[in-house]
Amino acid sequence: MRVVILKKFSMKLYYISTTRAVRPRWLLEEMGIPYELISVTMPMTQQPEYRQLHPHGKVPVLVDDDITIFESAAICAYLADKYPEKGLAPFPGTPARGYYYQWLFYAPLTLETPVEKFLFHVLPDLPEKLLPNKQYTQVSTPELKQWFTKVCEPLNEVLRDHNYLVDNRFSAADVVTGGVLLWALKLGMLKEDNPVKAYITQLMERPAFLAADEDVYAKIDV
Ligand SMILES: N[C@@H](CCC(=O)N[C@@H](CS)C(=O)NCC(=O)O)C(=O)O
Repeated sequence: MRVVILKKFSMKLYYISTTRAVRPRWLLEEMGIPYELISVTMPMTQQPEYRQLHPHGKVPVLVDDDITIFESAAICAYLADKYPEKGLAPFPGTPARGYYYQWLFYAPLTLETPVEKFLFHVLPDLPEKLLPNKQYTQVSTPELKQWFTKVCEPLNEVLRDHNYLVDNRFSAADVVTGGVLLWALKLGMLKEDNPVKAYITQLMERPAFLAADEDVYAKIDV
């Protein structure tokens, strides 16, 4: 099957369920913004037409009028800023904005690293276009769980007496962080009862979250 890229001026999200594409879809659902969901498959992302959208053939990609953006956290940040009236990003220049950036970057850079490496242990045949698989399996699963526990510590600290990460108000930083924690939960990396587990459990009850991934409760076999 060929991917046909039509240039229409509406918001389009290129999506595969259970992937990082759930994050911007969840945010769009939270905001109630109309968007066109373009479901693609892994083989479709490898075609030259799709490479025009994403240089490495990955999801998600957001096409909004004449701009095309990849990277799930960047898409979420863009959307939250584009619709300030939805209240999902603190105002620029405020202390809350600083903490918002902190968690928005912490999730994909620091929190996700051991989770992604763990995923490559569990699903060693996942397509990988950037690094050879062995790069992902050099650390053992017990070491990865230990690493993950450490990177959860600052989150547990904040979430011990808050429901959300920034000013105790739901924001795009919770969507990106929740997206990473969802994977960790499904992979069995979040066994212990702690504030992080309570947080992701509570996020998973949000109607927008459930609308964003029909396979949200699909378990990954470990
Ligand atoms: N850092 C990127 C990662 C994108 C990514 O790796 N997406 C995966 C799905 S979660 C993908 O498209 N994999 C398909 C492939 O590599 O062929 C983001 O957050 O958007």
